[in-house]
Parts: sequence; C-alpha cells; structure tokens
Amino acid sequence: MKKNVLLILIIFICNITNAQNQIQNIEPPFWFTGMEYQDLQIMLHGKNIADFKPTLDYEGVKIISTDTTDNKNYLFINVKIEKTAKPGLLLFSFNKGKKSFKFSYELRAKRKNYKRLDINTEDVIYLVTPDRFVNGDKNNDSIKGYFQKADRSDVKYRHGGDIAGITKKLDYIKDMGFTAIWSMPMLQSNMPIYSYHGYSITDFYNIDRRFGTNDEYLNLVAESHKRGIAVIKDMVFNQFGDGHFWTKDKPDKNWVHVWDEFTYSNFNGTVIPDLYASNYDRDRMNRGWFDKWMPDLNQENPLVAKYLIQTTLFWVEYAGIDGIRMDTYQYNYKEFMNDWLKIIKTEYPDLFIVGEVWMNDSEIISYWKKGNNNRDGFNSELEYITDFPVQSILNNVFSSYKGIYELYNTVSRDYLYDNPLTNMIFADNHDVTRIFTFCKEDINKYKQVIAFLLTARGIPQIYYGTEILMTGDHHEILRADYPGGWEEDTINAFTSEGRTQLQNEAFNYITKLLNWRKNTSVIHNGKTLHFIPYKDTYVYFRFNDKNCVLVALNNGKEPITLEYDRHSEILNKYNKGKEVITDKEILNLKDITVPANGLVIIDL
Ligand SMILES: [Ca+2]
Ligand SMILES: [Ca+2]
Repeated sequence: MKKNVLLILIIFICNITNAQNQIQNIEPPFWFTGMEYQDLQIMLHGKNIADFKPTLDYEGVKIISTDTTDNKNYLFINVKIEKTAKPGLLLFSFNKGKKSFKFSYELRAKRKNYKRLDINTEDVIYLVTPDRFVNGDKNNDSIKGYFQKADRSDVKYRHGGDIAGITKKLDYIKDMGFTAIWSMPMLQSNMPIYSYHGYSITDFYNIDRRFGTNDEYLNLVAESHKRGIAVIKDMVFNQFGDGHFWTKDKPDKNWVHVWDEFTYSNFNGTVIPDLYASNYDRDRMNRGWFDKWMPDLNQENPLVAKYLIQTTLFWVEYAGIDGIRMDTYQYNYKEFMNDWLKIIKTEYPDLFIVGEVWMNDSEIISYWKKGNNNRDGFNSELEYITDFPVQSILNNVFSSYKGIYELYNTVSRDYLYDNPLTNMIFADNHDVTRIFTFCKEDINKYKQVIAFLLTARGIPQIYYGTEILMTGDHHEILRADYPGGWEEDTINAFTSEGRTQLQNEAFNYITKLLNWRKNTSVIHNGKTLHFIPYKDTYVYFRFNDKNCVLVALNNGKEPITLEYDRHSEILNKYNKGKEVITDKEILNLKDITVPANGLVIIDL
C-alpha cells in the first residue's frame, strides 16, 4: 500500500514537470469527493491545449465531455465524480498525434460531520477592511512580483494590514460581544493601482500574499471557530481585476461583456424589477462595466457560470467558512444567481448567504428577497439581504436632515418582506459615511443609532472602528488604519489607556449592549410593536410570550415623559423593568423619562 502511494507521488512529481511546459493554469486547483455536486469542470490554460485529447482511468470518475472555445489556449474538461469515488490523484493523459503528456489532479475528501456556525439574528457581525485593521505580519507588507508595495502615507496604497492581524484581534472582537466577522475580499488583487480594497480579484483561488496565505486563511477560520465566531467571506461575481491572466489571454470571446467602446453600467437598479424597462437600460445595468479596470463577467456563458459556482463550493469546502456576502448582487444576471444559490444550498443547506443590493427603497429590496411573489414572475432564492433603506434613513435622521418619523416610516414598510428578520441591518459600512461623522460627532446621537441597530429586527453589522468613534465620509478616509494596529503607532486604541475618555464611553456602551443582546432572545426573534413618533421620540417594543423590551429614541431637544395611555396596550402587562445601560430599576412605568437627544432601553 505504502509503495503505491510512493509510486503515485513519483508519477505526480514527474508529471508536474512534464505538464508544466504545457499547462500554465489549472482551476480549480483540486477538488473533493463525496459532494452532491458531481459534474466538475476543470479549466486548463496552456499553449494550444485545446488540440489535446484527455483520457482518464479512475474508479468512479469519468470524463463526460470537453469544451473548447475560440481560444485554443483553453480546454474545459467535464468530469463526473460519482459519490463512491475515493480521494486520490486523477492521472490524466493528453494526446495530440505523437505528442503526449500527463498530469495529476488531486481529489480530497469532503469534510465529514463538519460543524459550521449558524449565522442568524442571534449574531452581530463585525466588518473589517483587512488592509486597514491590524498589521500582524510585517514580512508580507510588500511581496516580490506584486505591483503595489505598502505605503501608509498614501490612502490609496496598501497599508500592510493582514490575516495575521485579524487573527491576533479575535479575542478583542469576541470580548466586545461580536459573534461573526466579515472581511472585505482577501483573494489576490494584484493591480498596478488602488487594489487594497480587494474588489478587483486577479486570482479566484488564492489569498493575496499581502494578506497572507491560503493556510493562514484556513487558520483564521479555525481560530474564529474556537471562539464561537463565524466567518463570512466576501465574494465578487460581477467583475474581476484586469490584472488577471484572463485579460491577456481571454478564455472565450464571450467571457466578459464586450462593448464597441468602454461602457459603464448605468448603476440604476430600478430597471431590473421595472415592468416597463427597456432592453437598452437593462443591458446597460447588467452588461455595463463597474469600472475601466474591472471587466464585467458574462454569467450567461455556461463556462463562466460553472467557473463561478465552483469557486464558491471550493472555498466553502476548503476553508470551512460559515457565510458568504455577495457583492453587487443586482449587477449579475438574476437567473444565474438563483441557479448559484440552489446549487450552493443543496450542498450546504445551513450556509448563510447575504446579497448586497444597494438600493434605498424597501420595495426594490423586497424584489430581491426570497418569498416575494414578484409581478414579473421572478422569485429570488436570496434569503438574506443588506438593508440599505434602514442604513440610509439612519444617516438622514441622525444627521438631522430628516425627522425621526422617517425611521418609523421605513420600519413600517416591513410588510413588504416575507421575513424582515433576514435583513442585515447597519448604519455604515466600507462604502458609506461612518456613523460618528453623520451624527456630526454627537455622542448622544451615535448612541441612539447603536441602540437602534442592536434592538431592531434583523442581523446587525457594525463596521470596525465604530467602537472608537472613527470618522470618515469617503472611501479612503472611512477605511482608515485602526490606531494601534501597527507596531509603530503611537496610540493604541485596543487598550482603554490608549482611548480618549469619549472613545471609552463609546466602547463601553457598545460592549455593554452587544453582550446584553447576545443573551436577550426577544431581540433575536421577538415581534415588533411600534408607535407613530411624538415629540421627536420613536417608541417601539420587541416582545414575545415571555419577554418584552421597550426602546425609546428621543431625537429632540427636550426630555420627554412617555405617554402611558398611548402605550398601555403593551405596558399594562408589566409593572416594572430595568434600564439596560444604567442597570437602574424602573418601578413606575407611568413615569418613564427619556432624556433630550437620548434614549432608554428597558427590559420589562
Ligand atoms: Ca502585513
Ligand atoms: Ca454585470
């Protein structure tokens, strides 16, 4: 038995050298046995590879067909992997007349009894810009062969933050009370300029070396799981970075959307659900490019579709992640996204998948959510969605551009959703003005925003640095370095001594609320009862058969006493409570005062 393994290894090594002359890229780099998904497409890239005919002899694995395109440097082998197939090395032979070569392809076993962490309303997600959070390994700041070197003096350059840094701060994240992390993409994005954000991917199967290695990413998942923290991977299907080898040598003339001259998307999501929309506008939305260096992938090409689906299955299986955040959801073909979701959910029914639909209108958001019977017959398979209507209204209300009535008004549109609890709620993220900035650096308004996020329906997401009142209103500024994340930093906001008094006030406040929320199931799954705001105050209750929490946000300039009669339909079931932030006992529910520009959260 051991001899056989050795022999296979020798053959494997010989073949790699042999195949290296012929094949530059093989994707996916390896695959798995025991999957529901059995029709694997292996993409081979090499000079005139399409002229070769592959054969394979392996029990339980068969070549079904091959696909070629107008580019002879690509060959797609379609392989059927039976459930009974054993892990091992597939030895492919390639022949073209008298020329031949072999190469080995690894089949690993799918994880058995793997415990993925659920992500649901019990969780609060911490969003990180990995280049800007913590530099855990100085040795990977600049990597030979990569375009951009680290330079912290330039906001558009790489700063050196990495996976090692996030891993080092998992306890910090956990102690604050977060139970999930979402990091902006960390796959290779080797672009000459402006690549730190990660959304222009140049290798769908490898972590950017400036963030670390694939092994370090797997380790991040393992270390997170030890602490009960779930990991959400940011994925991008709409586009890739033009530093990818696909740009120099395009796999197929229809691999990306081609225009006679460069054409932007119209960035107008309303045309997708619009029953009257023209093909012209829809085409521009779906087929137009996000930016000049981001070729727009054509997911109507079945080769592209399969390629993308497999990258997902690969990462879920390989890294054991718990969730996916899908970028620019509505810029992809919606039917393709449904196919993708069905396949991924068949393989991993418990996987959390949230789609970014950046629209401020609840009606449009509901179009993209599962269970919404749309007029055009489209029924999205997407369960979780980014709640931009709530984000934009929190910004508008607490920047004092609109009154608090508008927050109530937005929440009152929840009838549009089959299940509002599957909305991911947030007040800012890596793309929009930070909370403390839109609150005009008013800590009392900041506290109301945080209170809303951590008591309203849905799954809250908080952007890194919110806990220390980081500011910023455009991309590079709102993605600033976390102070103390770099060895040379003079301020270390990871410690209470390194924070200002005001930062500690914010930090302690959010820590207290997060840890309270963690054990307060009525916030996770309770119903909502709310009242038309009066005297600039929005009052709502989260309740179930056993528990009830009252939240009152007073955005006005005067303190108010809540009108008992107005709320008596629910308040008359209780006679006392405890204010969550101050721990004060409230013995008279007829005399609840909400401070001016302040709030109360009362556990009844
Ligand atoms: Ca680094
Ligand atoms: Ca597109």
